[in-house]
Formats: sequence, structure tokens, C-alpha cells
Amino acid sequence: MSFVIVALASMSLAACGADATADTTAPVATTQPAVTTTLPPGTIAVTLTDVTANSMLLTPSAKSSPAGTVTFVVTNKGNREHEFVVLSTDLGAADLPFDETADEALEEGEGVTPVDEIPSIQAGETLTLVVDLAAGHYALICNLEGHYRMGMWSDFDAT
Ligand SMILES: [Cu+2]
Repeated sequence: MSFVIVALASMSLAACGADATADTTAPVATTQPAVTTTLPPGTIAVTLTDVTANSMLLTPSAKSSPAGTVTFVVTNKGNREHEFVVLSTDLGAADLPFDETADEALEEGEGVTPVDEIPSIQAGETLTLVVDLAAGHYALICNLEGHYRMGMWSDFDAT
């Protein structure tokens, strides 16, 4: 009787060991690429970078989304503070009215209407902004002093 129990126990241990090995190898290979490419509908991942002081970028995972609720998941992968501003405008994101003295785009300049913003995103931080976007064109920018001029802008369309 005790022999049978020991035999069963060792069989199930062996089975567990085999399963554990299969579980740790298969999913890692198949799910890892999907993490970066599969976002829920209406969700846009935005990456903020500042490789050098004169090369700052704001890069969305897609440049359009269906009109309605849009969730921007904004990650600051740079080394300094940034912000994330959504502006409604027919102007190109690179062509917003600009204040040379303040070294920033005019968020309420002619042809520009502010929608919403995340005012501060620290290095390494990820923050989310949920907005309701009517169909139209938008500019996504970081407007901390100098950052817009150095390249932190992207066009975006709600379709
Ligand atoms: Cu910035």
C-alpha cells in the first residue's frame, strides 16, 4: 500500500516538473511580441524621449484613432520632466503659433483650442490621460520651455 502511494507521488512530481518546464518556455516566446503591438481599441501609447538636449521626441504608437474615448498612456523614457498636451487644431503640429520669448507654443493661440493635458510626467513615470475626441485633427505636444521647438510634437487624427 505504501509503495503505491510513493509511486503515485513521484509520478505526479515528475508530471508537475514537465508541466512547469513547458509553461515557462512556451508563453514567453509567444506573448512577448504581442505586449508591444496589441493595445485595446482607442488606446494610444505615447513615448517621450530626450536623447540629447536638442533632440526631444513625442512618439505615439498610432497617429489616428476612432473618434470618441481615447486613452493616451504616456511614458517618459527620458531623463528629465515632460508634459503631455492635447490641442485641437487644423494646423500641422509643427506649425502652431509660437511665443519666441517664452520658447513655447501658444496653447490658446489663433486656430488652437486646448483639450486636456498631463501637466507633469517625471522621468520613468507612466501616466494616463482619457479624453473624448470629436472627429478632427489634433496636435500632441510637450510644451515645457524649449521642448516643442526641439521636436516634442506629433499630429493626431480622430476619424
Ligand atoms: Cu518635454
